[in-house]
Amino acid sequence: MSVLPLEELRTAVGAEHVLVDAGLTASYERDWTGRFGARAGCVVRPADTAQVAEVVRTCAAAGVPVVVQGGNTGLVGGAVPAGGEVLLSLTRLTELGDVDVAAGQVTAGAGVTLGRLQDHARAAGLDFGVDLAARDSATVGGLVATNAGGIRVLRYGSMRAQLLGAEAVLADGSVVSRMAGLLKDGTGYDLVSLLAGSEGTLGIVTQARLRLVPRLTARCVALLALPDADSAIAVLPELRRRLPHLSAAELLFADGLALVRKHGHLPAPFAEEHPAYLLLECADTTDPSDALVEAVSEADGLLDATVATDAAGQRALWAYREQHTEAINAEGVPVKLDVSVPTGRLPELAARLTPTVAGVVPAARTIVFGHVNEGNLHVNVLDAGDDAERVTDAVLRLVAELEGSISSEHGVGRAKTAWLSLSRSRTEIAAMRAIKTALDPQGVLNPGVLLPAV
Ligand code: 2HG
Ligand code: ZN
Repeated sequence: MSVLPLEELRTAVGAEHVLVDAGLTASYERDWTGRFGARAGCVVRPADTAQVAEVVRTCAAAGVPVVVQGGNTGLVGGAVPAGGEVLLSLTRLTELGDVDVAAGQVTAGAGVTLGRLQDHARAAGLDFGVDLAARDSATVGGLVATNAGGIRVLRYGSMRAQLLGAEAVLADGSVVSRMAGLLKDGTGYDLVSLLAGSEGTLGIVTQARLRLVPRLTARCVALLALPDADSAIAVLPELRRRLPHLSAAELLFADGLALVRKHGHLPAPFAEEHPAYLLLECADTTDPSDALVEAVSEADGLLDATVATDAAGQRALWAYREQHTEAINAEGVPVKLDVSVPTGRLPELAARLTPTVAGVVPAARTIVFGHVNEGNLHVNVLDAGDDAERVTDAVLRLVAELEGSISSEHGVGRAKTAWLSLSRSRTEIAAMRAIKTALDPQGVLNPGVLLPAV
């Protein structure tokens, strides 16, 4: 690898924002799961778009690759070094513009956390359409780069659907800026949309112009107990039809709930344990409780149900779902897979996942949960030992057989590049590579992420 241009980087961002000592760089170098990471050449913390551009120009001139990082909540090794790169952290880009209430839009810097963005929108009587458990650490730049989904996709779509504009630094240090928030714009290729889900490989998003949604303060949450995944999947279409204000539908199982209860010291939701659970949330301007209670009471095949109409009760029910990731990690470093299939294939996926993993590592524990409306299951495999690759291969081949995606909402990162061809045709991968080469011919931005290195 080429020599690090440390002096130029210090000039670009200020010496105190170029970190070299292992004690200072360590928290940036390992991902949240503990599975991915390596030493960076250094960590650079620019303050604004101009400084990001200067850092990228400097690295491009020196032939040193750049890895881009937001809140470091990624789960696929896409934002941590492979070894020796300049790690560009965007956490200082925290500018948050006034909410444009008339347009229902706001401009947010890449380093703004999702939680802060939500609070800011709510203070103006609006809300942000994406929500997920890592809200207090995940940042706007990373959410755009991975086209994050989360728990409200059913109602508002993924991050790409909220993105009305972006400013981004390209691999040669030039800046593209489309921040007017136009709702209609038919002037050619949609570069902003292309940046969503590009995982930092085409450009570094420094600001985003985001769509806001109405703030819905009347909420009701229900936890339904069911005999199996099939019945949980089967009740959803009727609930969706009857509940136009449905904003979340999350699936969990007894083993995941047991782990969450153990690590969070939480009480049981029901007197008895049940095999499967569906967590539903309705949100509206007027109280949706009656409609939700009625729909739930008439749903087929329920073993039990509980409804929370107050905020504390709702938080308690959500904790059973949202604490899965932390509870699993407390047991060990899992093999994390994030897959989706067409809705009609979801029962088959749910039925075959655990036997598929057991066929590779009989002693492994397979914890499944996810966003049922989108056919998106999170598969966390504990105790896979040295067989992480074989487990990944078996599960992702099953998903491909069911015409699914090997990465639904976490991105491809470094973890899944070897399996990209299971979800993308040769022609598509060639087109993606052509775009990458056109925008980043030197391979400066996040090499080895998303597209396999050649
Ligand atoms: C969630 O839905 C996140 O909570 C994390 O996407 C999933 O930990 C996981 O596997
Ligand atoms: Zn998720």
